[in-house]
Amino acid sequence: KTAFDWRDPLASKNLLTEEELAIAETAERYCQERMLPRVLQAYRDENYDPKILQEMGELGLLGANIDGYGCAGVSTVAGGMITRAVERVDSGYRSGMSVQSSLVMGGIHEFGTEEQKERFLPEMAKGRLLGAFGLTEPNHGSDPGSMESVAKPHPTKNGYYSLSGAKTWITNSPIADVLLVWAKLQETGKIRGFLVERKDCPPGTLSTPAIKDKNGLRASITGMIQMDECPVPEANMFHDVEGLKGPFSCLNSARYGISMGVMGALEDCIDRARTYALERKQFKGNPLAKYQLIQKKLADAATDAAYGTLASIQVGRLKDEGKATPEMISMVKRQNCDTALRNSRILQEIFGGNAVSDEYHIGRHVANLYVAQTYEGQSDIHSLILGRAITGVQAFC
Ligand code: TGC
Ligand code: FAD
Repeated sequence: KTAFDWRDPLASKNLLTEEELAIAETAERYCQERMLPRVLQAYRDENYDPKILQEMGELGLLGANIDGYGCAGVSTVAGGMITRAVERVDSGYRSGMSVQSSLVMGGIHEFGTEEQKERFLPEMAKGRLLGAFGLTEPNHGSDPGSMESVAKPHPTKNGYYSLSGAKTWITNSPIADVLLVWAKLQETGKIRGFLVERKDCPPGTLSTPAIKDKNGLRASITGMIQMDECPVPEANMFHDVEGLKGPFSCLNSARYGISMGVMGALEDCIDRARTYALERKQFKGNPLAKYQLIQKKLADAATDAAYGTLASIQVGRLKDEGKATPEMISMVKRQNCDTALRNSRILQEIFGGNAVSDEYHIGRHVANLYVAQTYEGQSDIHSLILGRAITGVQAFC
């Protein structure tokens, strides 16, 4: 007889291959045994340990969807299982990994020359070379097409561009060795991607100050990228893509990863809220779990987590078959981030005053999930992407 499993209510595991199940298990074991014990202190100290990326690299968890160049070449759904395992511990750890794997390695793999792929991908897969992705600017977040960063032929160095401008809210930027920066070519006004290598930038041309005192995603490191006539060799530009198609293609993979990742964070909230509700007694020695209002909160959250996971698996399968559209990814990114944030905020109520203590973990997830709903396209922006596809009329401006 089949029993109902509240941890996987709609039996999403049945849709996974043996290989995907094995990858999920490896990732979950690493995250629970190695990441979870250090997350509270890291969050308190606002400290990101880059060794985490090396450890993930040793397990083959970085750039895992890429085939070749030292990467595992697993399915999109398997990649989603990795982000789900990591975000079950902390969205900030998933963020560091998403930038490395999807935004930078994914961008190099999709648009880089063979020489760029050979030069960067194997070391990045091991977590020895760290990446950052610079799209957002102080004056242009949801509307990156209006960016002001500019690349022009370098006045004194032949075969080099000179990059000037500022990027902000950039995950990993203070520790990154290679920064994938999007800037407009002065000659054409078109957006191009540049691989800026920190080691090759003369003093004063590149700085990446950290943004401190965040009230979410504190276990991840975030900063700016400030470029002042920074010389970048022409060989480090993406030659085959121009316009927003470049950064947005990278974002398709990362947004997919978030859609599955936030389900991990929500599942952790459900697990912790259920345990707390069974243990905490109020009114005549009854556990909170006995009360109908508490049960409804858990039922709503478990339903949204189960539906969201199934939807992401479907989109992942279509992506591997080449049948996924960006709008499908917008739909699962938006829906799963919104339901994860809404339910985590409601589940937080079950902990009463104790929710305020970080040792219960729920407050950290809530603060993190606000960020997940905001970056890689805030949910309302994804509503407009979907609204445009539904009506044929664009409502951005
Ligand atoms: P629009 O006219 O819609 O498109 C311009 C060109 O881009 C192409 N395109 C896409 N290509 C591939 N995949 C997609 N998802 C694409 N979306 C658009 C499009 O076909 C067109 O190509 P072409 O050849 O015709 O020029 O451009 P728009 O300026 O009207 O865009 C509006 C909008 C709202 C869709 C877009 O700007 C948007 O999505 N804004 C959100 C910004 C965003 O997501 N930023 C993310 C920054 S990176 C980040 O947050 C990392 S956090 C990482 C972490 O820590 O986890
Ligand atoms: P704005 O664009 O100013 O938007 C503010 C609000 O207005 C939002 O609610 C938005 O939905 C709404 N809005 C905007 N335009 C419209 C409209 N036309 N109609 C209706 N509503 C609208 N970026 C990177 O490039 N790389 C990174 O690695 C990265 N990491 C990040 C890490 C963290 C911790 C954070 C917080 C952000 C990160 N970002 C990164 C930036 C992130 O992508 C942006 O914050 C996000 O795209 C929103 O841009 P914004 O903050 O400028 O908000």
